[in-house]
Order: sequence, then C-alpha cells, then structure tokens
Amino acid sequence: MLTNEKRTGYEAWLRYEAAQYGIVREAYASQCSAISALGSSKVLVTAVQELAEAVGAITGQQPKIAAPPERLSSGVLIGVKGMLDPELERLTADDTAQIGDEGYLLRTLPGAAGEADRIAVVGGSEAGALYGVFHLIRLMQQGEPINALRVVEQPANGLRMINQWDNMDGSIERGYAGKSIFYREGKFTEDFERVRDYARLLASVGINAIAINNVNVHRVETKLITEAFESELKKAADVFGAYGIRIFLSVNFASPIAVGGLTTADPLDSSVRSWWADRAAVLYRAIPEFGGFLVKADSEFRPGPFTYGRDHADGANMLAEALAPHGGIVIWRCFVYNCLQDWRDRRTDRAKAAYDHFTPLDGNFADNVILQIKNGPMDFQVREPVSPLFGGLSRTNQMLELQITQEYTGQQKHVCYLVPLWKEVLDFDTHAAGEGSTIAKIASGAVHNRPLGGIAAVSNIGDDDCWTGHPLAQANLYGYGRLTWNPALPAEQITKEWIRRTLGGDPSVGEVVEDILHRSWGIYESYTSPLGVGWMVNPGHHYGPNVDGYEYSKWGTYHFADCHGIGVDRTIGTGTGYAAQYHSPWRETYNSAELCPDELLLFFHHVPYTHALKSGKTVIQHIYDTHFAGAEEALELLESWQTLEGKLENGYFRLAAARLREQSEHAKEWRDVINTYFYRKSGIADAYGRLIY
Ligand code: GCV
Repeated sequence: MLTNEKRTGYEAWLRYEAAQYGIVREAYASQCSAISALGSSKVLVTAVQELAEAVGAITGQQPKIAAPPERLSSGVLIGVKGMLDPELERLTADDTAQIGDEGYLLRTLPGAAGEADRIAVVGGSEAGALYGVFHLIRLMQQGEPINALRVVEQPANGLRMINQWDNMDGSIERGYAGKSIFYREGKFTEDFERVRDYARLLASVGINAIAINNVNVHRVETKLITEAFESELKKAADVFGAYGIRIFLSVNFASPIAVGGLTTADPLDSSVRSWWADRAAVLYRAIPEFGGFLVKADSEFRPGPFTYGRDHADGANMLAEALAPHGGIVIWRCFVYNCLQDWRDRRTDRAKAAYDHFTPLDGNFADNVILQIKNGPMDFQVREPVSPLFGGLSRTNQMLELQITQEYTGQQKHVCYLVPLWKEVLDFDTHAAGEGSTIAKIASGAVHNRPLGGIAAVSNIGDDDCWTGHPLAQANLYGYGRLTWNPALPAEQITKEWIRRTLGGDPSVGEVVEDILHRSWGIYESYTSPLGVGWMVNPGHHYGPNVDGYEYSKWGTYHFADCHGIGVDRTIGTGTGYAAQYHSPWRETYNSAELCPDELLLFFHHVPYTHALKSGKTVIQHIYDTHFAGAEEALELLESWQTLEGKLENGYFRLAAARLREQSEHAKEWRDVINTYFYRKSGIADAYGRLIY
C-alpha cells in the first residue's frame, strides 16, 4: 500500500480498510452476517449495496443479502418507519416516535433465547434509512463497537445542499480541482459513474440537494430547463435520487426571452408567468422529484426583476407560483449589490447592500421561497463579520450559503480548513429574537418557526483524481456535510472522524494531520488578511497578493490605506452606518474601536497605524508580526507533513507535499508584498528590524 504512487484519495472518506483487530473484524462479520431491506425502493437498494460493500471490505466476509420479504433472524434489517413488520414496528416504536422524515434509529434488538441479536436501521423515510446505514459504516470504519446500539438522529436542517458552479463547457467557476464531472463541450458527460461516486460521498454525510449548474447561467445552460436536455437531466436525477438527493437547476431570470421567444421577462406579466408555469410542469412530468430553482438575479450583470421596476419578492414569487403545484421551491440568492461603484464614492458600502435590499421585503415572499444568504456581507473573505441580514428577517425563509471551494482562501493550493470558520459563523448569536438566536438556528428555521431552511455551499470538487486538488481539502467537503446535519458537532470530532476514515488509524498520522488542519485557517489569515481587511488579492482570479488590486475599482471592496492609517469606517457616527444593521450588543461592540474584536477592527474602523490593539501591539506591528510568523508557520506545516513519509500512500503523500511546498513559497511572497507595502505607506519600521524591502 505504501508504495502506491497512483492513489491520491479517490475513495475519500469512504475508504474501507480491513478492521485492525481480528476480534473486531469477527464481531462485525457476525453482527452484519446478513442484510435485509424491508422494501425494494431504489434508495433502500442503495442502502443494502452500500452496507454490503463496506462490511465485505472491513471484515473480509461478504454478508448474505436476503431478498425481501425474507425475514432475518440475525444481521441487519433496514426499513422505513410505518412500513416495518408489526413486531419490528412495536419493538422500535419508542425511538421511532422521535424521528421525522430524514431521521433514523440504529438499534440492537436482543435475540430470543438461542438467537443472535439483530441490528435495526429504521429511517423516517428511505433516505433516513440510508443515512442510518452510513452511520453504521462510519462506526465500523472507526473501529467502534456496534453490539449495543441505540442511536436516534434527526438532521437539524431541512435542506442540506451543494451548489455546483459548473458550466456546460466543462469549466467550473472558481473551481480548483480540474474540470466538471458533469459536463464537457456544451453537453452532459456520457459516463455518469463519477457522478454516482460523488452522490455516494455526498449522501454519506447527509447532503440531500444539489444544484447542478452555475448560478451564472450562460447561453447553453439557459436551455437546461427546456426539453433539449430532458433525458440527461432525468439520468442525473436518477443517479442522485438513488442516494436520496434531489436535483435543482440554476435558472436565468431572462429565460422567457432567451429561450421562450417572449419579449419580456417581467414577473408581473401574465404571459411570463404562464411560460414559467408550463416549464415547471414539463420539468416535473419528466422528473417528479425535481427540487426547484436556484436564482442569482440583479447581481453581477445577471438579469432580474429590477429591469422591469419590480422587486425581488415579485421575481421570486412568480417562480414560486410556477413550482408550488409540484412541491418545488425557489432558492433566491441575496448576493445583490452595486458592482459598478465609483471608488471615490465613500457613502455607498457594499457590506450594507443585502440587508438594505431584502429587509424591506420581509414577509413578502411565498412560503416556498428561501433566501440564500452568504455567511458574510462581502464575499467569502478569510475573515468577515457574519451577514447582519440573518438578524434582519423574521417572516421569510432563510438559508446560509458557505463556500467550500477556496476562492479567497488559497484555492486548494494552500491548506485552509474551513470547519472552524463555519463553526464561528453557525455559533454566532445575532440576538435577533433574544439570546440564543444563533445563525445555525435562524438558518434551520428554528428561531422564527419557518417552514423551510437549511445550508448550501459551493462545492470544491472537480475531475481531479483526489476530487479536490489538495487532498486535505476533502476535509472541508466532509466537514461541511457533517455540519449541515448537526451544526453543534465540535470541529475536533469532525476532524478526527475525517482523518480516521480517510487516512486510517495510525495515531502518529492523526496527530500531525489534525494539527495541520486546525492551525491552517489562522495561518492563512495571518499572512494574507490582517484584522479583517479583505480583498488584497489579484483582481479576477483572486490568487496571490495585490494590496491595491481592488482599491481603485468598481467592485466596492476597499481598504483605504494611506500614510496615516487603514480600514473602512463603518461606524454609525462618522462612517457608512453599517454597524447599525446588527442587533445589540453587536451594534455597540462593532461600532466602538475599543470594543470591536481585533480580528475585525479594520472591517469596521479606519485607524492610525499606531492604534493599540487589545493584544497590546500597534496595528502596524501586528501586520509585520503576523506576516513574518505566518510565513514561518506555513513552512512548519510542510515540515510536519514531511514526517509522514512512508506512513501514507506515496501518491497521496507527494501530492499534498507538493501543495504544501507551494504554499510555503507563496506565503513568503504574501509576507514580503504586504509588509513592504505597509512599510512604504506608513514609514514606520519593524520593531525587530527584520528584512522588509
Ligand atoms: C458565481 C463572487 C465570485 C463569482 C461568483 C459570485 C457569486 O463574486 O467571484 O465568481 O459567481 O461571487 O456568488 O455569485
């Protein structure tokens, strides 16, 4: 295994090694000696196949698969609550009373005298049963006992979604792991095998929805809602459907004009409304389990209702009306801002835009509309405050949008483990409805008792052998899924699970990888983005340092550094007033340069370079220190990875080593560009006399 040059992690966390100890192998083999599904739907068939494959690989013994309705006296019974045999229904009733649609119960049922125990995997639905099976597999991959199971699980979020930013020419917007696994040259791929493998990975962490094309919907992709791609869409829906995942399409708001032959896309025009209603009916006739539409409108040159003097509720509700008879939903993005700003205009603040656009519409959206809100008010920066829009809506369904693909966090060349960042977002208490109104609870719908909610994230996969460019970036996809299921899971647990399942049980490997992952976000922040300043990147592709790259541009992304100081004044008295979009106590905390947490100081305040931070350092010394330290620590990550040579498959080891080497070199570039820039601007020398150019 160790000499395998080719393997770079294709199996990801569904890599099944034989259980380490013979006694454990034997126990699993006997507890899972047979598998039977109480039903024959496609998701249950998947569940049986998945469990059989895992058990075979982990124990070395292939379980017997009983054809329904054969009843097992031992082994694993997989079924759906309400559709079990009466005895099983009765035995599990106490627990299954607690599970809803996608939840599950795993329970060991003691056998009668002389009979072996059985394991019941009971889902609230077929998908729930599949999640239960993946839970059982997770336990076995980690060598956990499965002899006295009583686990009741229910996902916190209704929608647990992935957004692919894939284009049909095969490119992926902000993709850093090769080409699309879905498309080539304007067509769907012919080989759906890889798509199926992706569906497995996603379902294994509880994902239940996927939008399969970029939110920037180009010419060919606009036709995805027409009959032109019906058979391929059906195929994709089947592949994902077998794993309990519903497909969605990103749609072009101007479709009635672009592909419908109409002269308008005005959402209040009756011909437009009936055109969308017809489209929806045709789509659902072909794919009854179709999820709905994802929409980027009036954003970054995409068409939208503003063209017709309508608002976003008009636009979203029109699509909602078309989808409602079929049970479909509209996911409407709130990433709406002026991307043609004059940099001389100091009153307009991009950070305020989503709140300003959408809070006046609170309560106007149909029940099958969900507003999808990016975690921060700007755009997936290394450090941003959370979007105040989450605290500004109480009568509207909302979901959180995260970015797994590392557009601003090292583009999968640098390691940047995002689970700790996401945990900070999810745990943030908006105080919107008193204490405890966390982003996690607002997004799930719990705070305002909303019918729909969830989390979506932009995927980080492509057709690279390891899926994610950097093999360690797989941990972000894994962690994302686990958090959508349960945002309360500790980051450390997720990390340990991912390592154990992906890289095996050697504790000396686990310690090193865990340390690398957990330090990585802080390290990346330290050499790129001090104190909440973002956007010091090369325009367009967003890789590498360019302090003024966006400073005199139209995108609304400025740091305002001059010879005296740096930062954006977003205070209520002298600045853009953005701080007022938060509830107390955040409003007061962010509004005050004294109270504002150091890591967000320059997001909210313009301060002199000599301003003293809570840490006791001046701003300029903080910039120098973090950049020198960050580059050193990036090298430490490489050195620590190198201690794993011979302990991992060679292909995997080398791929990550090459990326960590590039990161360490590139961190020096970041250090020197940023330090030199601010030394030249401020004229203040580094207190320790280190080399600045
Ligand atoms: C899909 C940022 C990215 C764009 C992306 C956009 C969005 O601006 O750079 O590539 O477009 O966000 O989220 O819509």
